[in-house]
Amino acid sequence: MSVITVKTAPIEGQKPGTSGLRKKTRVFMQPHYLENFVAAIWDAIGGVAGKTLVLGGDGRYFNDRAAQVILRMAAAGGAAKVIVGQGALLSTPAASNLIRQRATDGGIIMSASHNPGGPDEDFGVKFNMPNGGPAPEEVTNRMVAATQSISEYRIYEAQDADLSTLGTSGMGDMKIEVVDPVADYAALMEKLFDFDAIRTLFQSGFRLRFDAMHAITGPYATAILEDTLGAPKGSVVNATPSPDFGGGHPDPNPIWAKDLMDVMMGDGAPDFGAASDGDGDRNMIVGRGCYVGASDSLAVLAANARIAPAYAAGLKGVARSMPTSRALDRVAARRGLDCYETPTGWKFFGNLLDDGRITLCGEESAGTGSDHVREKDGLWAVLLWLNILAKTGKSVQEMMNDHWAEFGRNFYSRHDYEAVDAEKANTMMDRLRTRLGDLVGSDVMGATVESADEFAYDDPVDGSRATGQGLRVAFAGGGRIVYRLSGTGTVGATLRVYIEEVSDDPATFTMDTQDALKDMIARADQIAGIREFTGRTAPDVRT
Ligand code: VG1
Ligand code: CO
Repeated sequence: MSVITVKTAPIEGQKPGTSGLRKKTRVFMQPHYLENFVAAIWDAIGGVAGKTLVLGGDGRYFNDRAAQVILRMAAAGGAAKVIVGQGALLSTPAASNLIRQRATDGGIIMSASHNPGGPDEDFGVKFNMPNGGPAPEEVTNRMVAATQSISEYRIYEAQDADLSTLGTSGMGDMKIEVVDPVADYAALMEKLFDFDAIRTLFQSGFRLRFDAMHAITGPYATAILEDTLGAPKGSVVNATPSPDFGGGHPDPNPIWAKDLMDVMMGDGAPDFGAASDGDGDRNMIVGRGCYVGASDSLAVLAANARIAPAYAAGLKGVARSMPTSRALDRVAARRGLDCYETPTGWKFFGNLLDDGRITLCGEESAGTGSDHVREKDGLWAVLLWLNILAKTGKSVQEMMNDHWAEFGRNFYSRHDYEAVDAEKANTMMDRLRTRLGDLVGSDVMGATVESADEFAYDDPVDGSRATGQGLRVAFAGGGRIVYRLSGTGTVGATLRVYIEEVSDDPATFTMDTQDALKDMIARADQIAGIREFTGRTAPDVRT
């Protein structure tokens, strides 16, 4: 067996978006497509020779084949070792943890996260750095450059590695260590939280429904929630990962996790419901009769994190992505915490976490996390919620009511217009961009625009600048509308409109979110001409 050098040529469009390179699976399966991109990763990290990497994915269609290609290319590049999750599986937070715990040189995660999977759906590849976090733009830019000049790649000629058996084997001079994907992650969770308190909660009859959505968190949630913490068998549903996620979108929101919503809103609902996404980094929290928006969940966790052992000494600071509601800012202001506003995508939290400026952070897209890893972490958020409920004895609804009573309420919703004609979406954004200056000071349906700009971010740690990160319009009184085009979609453009309104009047706190936002929603259309440009009368998804 030997190393083969394969002639190739650049392939258009190999540009990582918000979180890695995502394309239709059939695109990834084309000759040289995956190989070119993996070669570009090796190039961007200064070669893979002598390095130790982590490898795993969310189990979607092509995950197993892609893993074999990546291993053969790592062996050909002279990698010292690849640590692989058994069956080529690892959730994104578990991969981040392994990269850090084993002090490796980084890792490759095969996932398109919340995008559906299957031969006609999506696949993705992402590189994480030695800190466990997604590669920053400086590194992904080098990958893009490498994809544009590639002329050959090297691959080891070998049979498939056995990834089903735990233990160490070899491929040429490279070692392959197959590890249990759950064990190290579960051990980390046990260190962070008061497992005894959560166990006692379940013993008292507290009922949970965790919907793994046929995705990677199934084995993690079953091991931790049922086997270790004593939640009754069957509390974790849809727990076996499937290559096409049972034909659904593994996206934990009220639309795609409708089964869970129906159970939680129905008679005899359990006390606590949760769901996670394809790769296990997102979470949705829902109490009995009470859906918790992700921005609110982040604020509640920030306000109560000290209840959990890992955060008992208090938080160093907090951060949220720009479109995320400012409920978190209210908590930070009251508790005297620094609060950072970053562009969309977890990679922007990495420096703040590494530099010890923040402990907790999150995004409106159902992503919350802390400095325990360098990715958002779905099951972590669920466990922190359970730890807080166990120690306070409150229900989810009571937590929310008490939170709003103390901090006020930021009504918040994201409206997604999916698979919109890309040219029309860009025209809409371009037109709005040129009009931002004129908007300032104007009246839009009875509300005064206080500021309007395109968000850019200067990283306070390394001084790097990220521009073009979303158009935002803020109103006197605290309301806000943000417009962005998605960087994870694979068909046309997805327009995301983020709508926020604040209230300090307790009489409004239990209002329905869409009702409370009615005027802001109308303003969002009036300002940007959403209907006119997209030809849609309503969004595809509201979260
Ligand atoms: C979306 C979310 C963003 C998240 C990203 C990756 O990006 O809005 O908050 O970080 O997905 O999450 P975009 O560019 O489509 O808005 V995941 O769980 O899909 O890795
Ligand atoms: Co995800």
